[in-house]
Amino acid sequence: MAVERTLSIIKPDAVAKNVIGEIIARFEKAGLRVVAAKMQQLSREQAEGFYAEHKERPFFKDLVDFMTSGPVVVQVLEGENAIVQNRELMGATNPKEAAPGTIRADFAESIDANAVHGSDSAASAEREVAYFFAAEEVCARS
Ligand code: IDP
Repeated sequence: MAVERTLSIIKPDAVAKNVIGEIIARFEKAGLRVVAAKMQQLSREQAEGFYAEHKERPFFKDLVDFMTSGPVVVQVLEGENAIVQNRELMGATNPKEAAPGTIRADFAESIDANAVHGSDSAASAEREVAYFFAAEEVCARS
């Protein structure tokens, strides 16, 4: 399997709950490595650009409101099969449907406030990593 990179965001609800460390521990225990990380307050423009593919969806304004409601932790995770592995660790978008033991099942409240984001494909991962990090900010570990 190929070593991949994927973008992870610990969303404002999880930051507010003070579970940043517990979430990162799950990535590390699964063999993923943090190769870039920063905490930041997203502007509306940044959140809208990041979620541009959802612009026409009815929940877009709520999503942007939520993602700008407090600081987030943005990370690049690296590892074997990192994109799918991260999605499996996260669980389903709606925490009520997320498998037991997943991050969203354990830490998320609702489909809006669902604790984490993870890139859903290689193309998304490439775009999303570049959206938040310059090449020299990503520290190769493999
Ligand atoms: P994902 O985060 O699991 O990849 P996406 O379908 O890409 O899910 O949606 C992006 C984000 O938009 C979700 O994480 C969630 O916060 C929000 N979202 C998705 N669908 C809904 C919905 O039906 N109502 C409210 N928010 C939604």
